[in-house]
Amino acid sequence: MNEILSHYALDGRPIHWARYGSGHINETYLVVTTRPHLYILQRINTRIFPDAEGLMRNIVLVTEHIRQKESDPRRVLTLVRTREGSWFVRRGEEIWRLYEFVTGSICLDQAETLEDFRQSGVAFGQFQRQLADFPADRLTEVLPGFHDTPRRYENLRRAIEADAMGRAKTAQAEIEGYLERAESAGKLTGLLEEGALPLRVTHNDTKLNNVMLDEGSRQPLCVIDLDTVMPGLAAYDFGDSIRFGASTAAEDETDLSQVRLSLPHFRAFTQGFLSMCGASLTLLEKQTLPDGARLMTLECGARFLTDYLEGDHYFHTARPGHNLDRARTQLKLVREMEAHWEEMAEIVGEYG
Ligand code: ADP
Ligand code: GN1
Ligand code: MG
Repeated sequence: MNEILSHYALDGRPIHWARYGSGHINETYLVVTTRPHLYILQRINTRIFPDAEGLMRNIVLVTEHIRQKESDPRRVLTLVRTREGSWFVRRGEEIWRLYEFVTGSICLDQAETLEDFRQSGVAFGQFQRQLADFPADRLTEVLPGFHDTPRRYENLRRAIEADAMGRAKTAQAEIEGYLERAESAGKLTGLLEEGALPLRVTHNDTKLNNVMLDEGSRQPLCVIDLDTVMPGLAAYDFGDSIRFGASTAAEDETDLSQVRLSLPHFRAFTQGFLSMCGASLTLLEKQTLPDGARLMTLECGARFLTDYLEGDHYFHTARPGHNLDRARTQLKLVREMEAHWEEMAEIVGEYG
């Protein structure tokens, strides 16, 4: 660790470092110096992100763009350059980077109140607005086709046909549930191809624990975890937040009667999100936000089901059938969204 830190002209001498946070992708360390000054040191997961240089270029472009609009340093994630002027340190296959620690902030794994969830909507809406004038095609597509839902469906069909683990017979109802919705999977990608929806800069991992809130006011400071920032649709970021945060149960709940769509959470997030970026979205973008919620849930569930059928290679599992459980909750949530479609559209209309 000292060797990596020696590449940086730190404010003080590093005296302590330890694993930090609850992220699932990168290896994150909190570094404390003699000043004392806090930093976040991360090793990028290059198995998931092979194009780490493209990824780092994206982060530099996006944070520099936001910095031009924000005078408060806590309101944008700040990368620290090495003594040689580079944005990262390469050590063999490993790539490390250093951030300024966002001081006086908290980060929540779950919303404790509706207000916390509304504030995460404010944070991601603000991110969308700050980048509305950034040409999305300058960004590298770090994970190509990440939200290409029809392509995710092709993968699912291949997994069903191959049935490599002989598990298809244990997931008949789920396979049917997903396949009967295949036709709707291309709605957003179709509108993008027609040119009806604009390509935006999207975050693509819009969970609450990727937002730093001020510890006193609990108002958002900045959005972090910018590894998956890519060109995409506004509805993807909105939708993934709803998928994860407006469900009444965990993603892997086994009692499906617990899994419902919370309309109060849907309303709170929508209000926060649109209060920040409503003015920079087109009417069709706003009208398709409920499609984003449904399609991000359908797509994520299809990915879980694919992984279950293929032998759990992608998502970490903690028990047999874990990915099938996840595929079931997502399908239940999709059904909930379909049952509450009119209400979702009305809520979006109220704040749009
Ligand atoms: P992962 O991709 O593994 O989720 P993150 O970049 O989200 O990695 O970092 C993991 C955790 O580390 C975050 O949830 C947050 O608690 C903390 N963290 C990351 N960056 C900062 C920062 N600049 N300031 C303060 N805490 C941070
Ligand atoms: C993965 O690891 P985590 O939770 O940040 C996945 C997301 C899924 C999510 C489902 C790079 O994110 O796309 O929505 O699991 N990230 C990647 O929990 O595949
Ligand atoms: Mg994270």
